[in-house]
This record gives sequence, C-alpha cells and structure tokens, in this order.
Amino acid sequence: MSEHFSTDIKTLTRYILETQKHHPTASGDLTILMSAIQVGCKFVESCVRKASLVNLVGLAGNVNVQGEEQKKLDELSNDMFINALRASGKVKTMVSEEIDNVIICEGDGKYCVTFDPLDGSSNIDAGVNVGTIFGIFKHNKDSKTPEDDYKVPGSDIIIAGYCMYGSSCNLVIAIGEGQVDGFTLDPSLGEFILTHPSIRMPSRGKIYSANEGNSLYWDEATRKYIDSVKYPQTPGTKPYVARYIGSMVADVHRTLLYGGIFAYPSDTKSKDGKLRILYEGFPMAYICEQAGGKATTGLKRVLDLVPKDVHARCPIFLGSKEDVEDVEKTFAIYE
Ligand code: AHM
Ligand code: MG
Repeated sequence: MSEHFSTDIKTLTRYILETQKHHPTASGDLTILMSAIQVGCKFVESCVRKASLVNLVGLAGNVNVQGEEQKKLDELSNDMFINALRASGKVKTMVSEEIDNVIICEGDGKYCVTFDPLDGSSNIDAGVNVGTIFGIFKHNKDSKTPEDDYKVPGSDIIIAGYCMYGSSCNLVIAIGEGQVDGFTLDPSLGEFILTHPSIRMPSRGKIYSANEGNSLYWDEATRKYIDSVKYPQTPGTKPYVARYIGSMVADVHRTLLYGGIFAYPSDTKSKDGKLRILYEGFPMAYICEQAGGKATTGLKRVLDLVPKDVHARCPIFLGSKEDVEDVEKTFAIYE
C-alpha cells in the first residue's frame, strides 16, 4: 500500500521553513505571519464549502433560528484574517478591502499586510470561484502615519499571494527572486501541499479576459487592443479565445497557468477602473512579474504606482509578457 503514497510531501510550512534557511538572518517572523495567513485561508475555504448548507450566504444582519446574528461570508472572512494576523504579533498595520481605515495592531510588528479577504464575493450565490488576495510589505520606519505605511510602490512587496476557493483550494505565493509556487489543500490532512512548483507564465497566450459589457465605455486604446486579438490582421493568425469568470483570482489563476491577458481597464464610468491597487492590483502584478509576465495600466508599470489612498484603484492589464507588451504598444499610439 505505502508504495502508492509519497511520504515526503512538501507542505507550505515546510516550504517556508526551507526558504527561510536560505536567509541566515531570517528571524522566523515571516514563517509565523504566513502561518496566520494559512489559517485564514483554511477557515475561509471551510466556510465557502459549507456556505449554502449552513445558510451563511446573504444573511448579514439577519437573525438565525437560534436568535444569533449571522454574518455574511465576506464579513466572516475579514474578521478571521484580521484576528489571525493581529494574533501573529508580526503585523504593524494592515489594510483590508472591507475596512475604510488602516487597521493598527499593538506591539512592534515588522510587517504591513494588505488583503482582500473574499474577492469576487458577488459570485458566491452561484457557486463560482472566489478567493483571498494578499500582499506583505516590510514596515517603513520613516513612515509618520499609518496611511504613510502604504504610500509606497508595489515593487516594495516582499511576498504576495492568493488563495482560490474553487473545485480545489489553491494557494499561490510569490516570494521574490522569480519564485512562484502553487499549493493545493489536502482536505484530509488539512495541509497545503506543493503541487505546482516554480510556475512560469507562457511568454504569449491565446486567451483574453475582460468584461466586454463595458466596451461601450472603453477608451480608444483599450478598444483597439481588444480588437487586435479578436480580429488579427496577420494572415493565418487565429483570434484569441475569450474567457471571463468575473472573479479576479480565478481569471488571474488561469492567466498564470495558460498565459494570455487579463484586463480591467479604465472606462468613462470609472476612470481608474475597478480594481484596488493595494490588495488586488499590486499583489497580482507582483505574482505575474515574478512568474515572467508583466502588468501595466496601459501607460505605466503597475508596480511603479504609489497609491494616493489605501483604497485607490488603477486600470490593469496583466498576463503574458508579449501580450502585455502589445497593450503597451497600442497605448503608446492611441493614448
Ligand atoms: P469585489 O472586490 O467587490 O469582489 O470586486 C472585484 C471583482 C474582481 O474579482 C473581478 O475581476 C471584478 O470584480 C469583476 O467586475 P465586473 O463584474 O465589473 O466585471
Ligand atoms: Mg475585491
């Protein structure tokens, strides 16, 4: 029997410990921080699985039959991440999509964390994939206010990741130096196991992913670019395939594995697009670049932006290097 099982599996905790060993000055703080994030992801995964069964969906503010107040899944996920990160003792401040102001932690944590605890939550009722996105920064000692902690470019990120709650639960993390690795939760062990080591994005893809329902409002450069993949002018070149789930984590995960382009551009209704810089744009752009891809607003590298406030948004095109370079070329002509 045992020959059918690997007994030398790499769990996320083992992976982080081994990574830390390569940095002799590492204090173990990041290991503790990542363990808090892991716990948050496992909690959300377990809630998402049970959501419709235990009637968690859509009941914020409602009272259940026991007379207890029930919380919606996004509120629960938010509370879980805040508590787990705070309890780690390693976080100075954090920013969550769900909370207006910067969250301040007691103690002398070295790190700042941004997260969207349950991205794509409008999809939950239909059982579509949702996810958690996070970015970890080193706290800047010169920063004077909690808001200042986040007036930094995305290139300051030290670890970024996302967890996708789908047909399986996948955690992808980028730890710098071009290393992006994917883990799958083994529900029987309750452990994330390394299943997708060293992810590299194809240099060109065949898939485009954008909400075309907004195309009436797109600017000329976006329209020209999307037309160029749908109606290629070079003889013998096939049009790109369209895929849009409407859940960033799932759309980016597919783009990371298969290549192509994911876009949430600006439009006349929302000039900065929809996605938030600190906990959607930056972490996904970082993961993408670390895997060999690129991310741009059309005019500027996403990781060079410095957000004006903690919930600021930016247009985003991310994906395979050559596809994103085509976007940049189109914007250079039409913007
Ligand atoms: P949310 O943070 O409120 O869930 O919104 C973000 C989500 C992303 O997951 C996704 O890429 C985008 O919104 C989809 O927006 P749209 O429905 O406008 O296409
Ligand atoms: Mg979101």
